[in-house]
Amino acid sequence: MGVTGGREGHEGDEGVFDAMAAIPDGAAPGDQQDRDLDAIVIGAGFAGIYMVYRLRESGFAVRGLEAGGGVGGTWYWNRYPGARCDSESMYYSFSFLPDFEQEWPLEQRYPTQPVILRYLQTVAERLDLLKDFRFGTRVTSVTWDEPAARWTVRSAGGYEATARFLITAVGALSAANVPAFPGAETFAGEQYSTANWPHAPVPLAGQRVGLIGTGSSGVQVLPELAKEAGAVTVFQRTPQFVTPAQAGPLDPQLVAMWKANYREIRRRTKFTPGGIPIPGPHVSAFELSEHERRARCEEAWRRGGIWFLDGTFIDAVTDVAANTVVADFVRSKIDEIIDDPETAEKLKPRTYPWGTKRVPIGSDFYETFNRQNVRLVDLRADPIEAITPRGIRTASAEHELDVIVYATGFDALTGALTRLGVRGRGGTALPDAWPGGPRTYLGLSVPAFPNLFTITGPGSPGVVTNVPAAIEQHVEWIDELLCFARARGSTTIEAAQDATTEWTTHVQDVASQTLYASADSWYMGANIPGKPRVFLPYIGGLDVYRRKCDEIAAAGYPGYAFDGAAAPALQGAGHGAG
Ligand code: N01
Repeated sequence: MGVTGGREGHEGDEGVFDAMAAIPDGAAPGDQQDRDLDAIVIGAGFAGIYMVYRLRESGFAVRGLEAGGGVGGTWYWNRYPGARCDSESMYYSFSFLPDFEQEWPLEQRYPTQPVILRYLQTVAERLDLLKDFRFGTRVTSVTWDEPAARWTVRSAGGYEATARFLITAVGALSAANVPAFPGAETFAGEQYSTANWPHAPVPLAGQRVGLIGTGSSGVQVLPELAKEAGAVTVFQRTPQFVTPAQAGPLDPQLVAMWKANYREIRRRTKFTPGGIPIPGPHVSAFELSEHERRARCEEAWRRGGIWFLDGTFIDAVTDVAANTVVADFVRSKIDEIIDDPETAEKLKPRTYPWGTKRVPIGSDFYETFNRQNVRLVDLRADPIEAITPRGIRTASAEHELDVIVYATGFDALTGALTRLGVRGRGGTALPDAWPGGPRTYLGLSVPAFPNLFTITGPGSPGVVTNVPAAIEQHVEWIDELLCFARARGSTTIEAAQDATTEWTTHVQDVASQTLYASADSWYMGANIPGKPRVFLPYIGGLDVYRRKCDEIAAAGYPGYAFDGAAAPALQGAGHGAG
């Protein structure tokens, strides 16, 4: 059987059961055609919701298009048991709704998927945005019409619209990657992807479940699967440095204090590298004695989550020796937690520096391997050969299963964009414009694709920050740029080649000052066979990025051409890389 889920199949997603086909495209509100739009926004997650709202409030005729049956984006699709956000509740929300942030209850340290989905639904209703979206509409083609200087957008179900501007709000981690294991279609049981989890509860009681993948999704789903299933076999390709979330209810006094100071905290958030205003480490591993280093790691581990990721040493991801201190500490924790030394050994990462693959934040992940009903298969020693009708066959054995869960990640940052079927000037397809990896100006614009803006696109800091914070910056900046173009009567806005080269080079230069490039990670595109190996997000910091974008706006948008003419070089900003 194919992989069952709640998502419409993408082109090229053969075998993915298309439960969304049950929502006939065109049955969604709105006509089959929209001809007079100023802007189309694709996606209804945090980014799409805010972008549609901003443009509508700025007086643009805007339509949001969304493949799903409602708002939520990532949180609409990733409804697997245990799904929750790694950012803490008080940060993981919009900052532009001061009244609503006072009302919205903050109960758990980390918001769960149902809570975030309800939050986004409530925001969309409050802002009266549902009427501005067309749901059940999967965009399959986006074409630049040169004579009209407009985008034409078509959906799988025959909807067609044109607009002056097109803004993608499709998420950086939304194009699911389900590897094509030979024989997968012969499996007699059920197959699910965490990125595409069914809306109805999945019956797991007493079932023999195989879990492939131990990234953030696998780390979150495993403890929940193990509680319910008869047995779980975890198929691990690369061990991870999992950080404890230290999840739990929020102290009401902390929440009250937080809400009293929310405005000031939001203001500070805008000028932090990661979109979360916690103090950085400010100390090198080498300024401390061995005892002090250990104590520092212990304290950061006790606090958990981001406090461990950002709380050890200032050189933890730039210096190999400092990195090894943190890596050794996590390996020692694995030894402490895991009862069986052989399992502990298999779970210890040894092939890449700590932090250079996105660090999963988990609750009872390592502890779950002490359960009698959980087994670990090390795919490096014992690779998957095929999926059979009865289960998964590795080099050493056939593992009999009733259910297979794929937690195998995403075609990050570029996948959701290239799957839209975007063609720019001269009919150039977006993947053809990026043969050596994505090239963008500020992560927002691509030469030869005028009037197209990509929220949290490649070259943006989005995925290495508290994502809503980056989204708000992008949305506000794009809205201001469109207002600027309207005020000067411009029809097209297009990124210049030289500014794009400069920004793209800068993105790689900043990454090369760290250890990130040494890991096979989705940051590097290494999880997708054939994908060019470049660092995809911008890790110079959201604060630095914001300042750069502000400078560019203040200088009249150098790096862009308006109606084919370069923006006048006002004093101030350079072309992007700073
Ligand atoms: O995906 P991943 P994810 N055979 O790519 C394995 C965000 N997120 O969905 O490491 C066998 O991290 C792969 O192995 P390897 C977050 O940014 C956030 O878990 O490539 N195994 C790996 O173990 C996160 O980083 C939240 O060797 C295969 C796993 O599948 C990002 O999304 C929650 C394989 C994929 O891990 C992606 O996380 C969830 C194959 N052919 C996700 N192919 C929160 O905020 C892949 N794997 C909480």
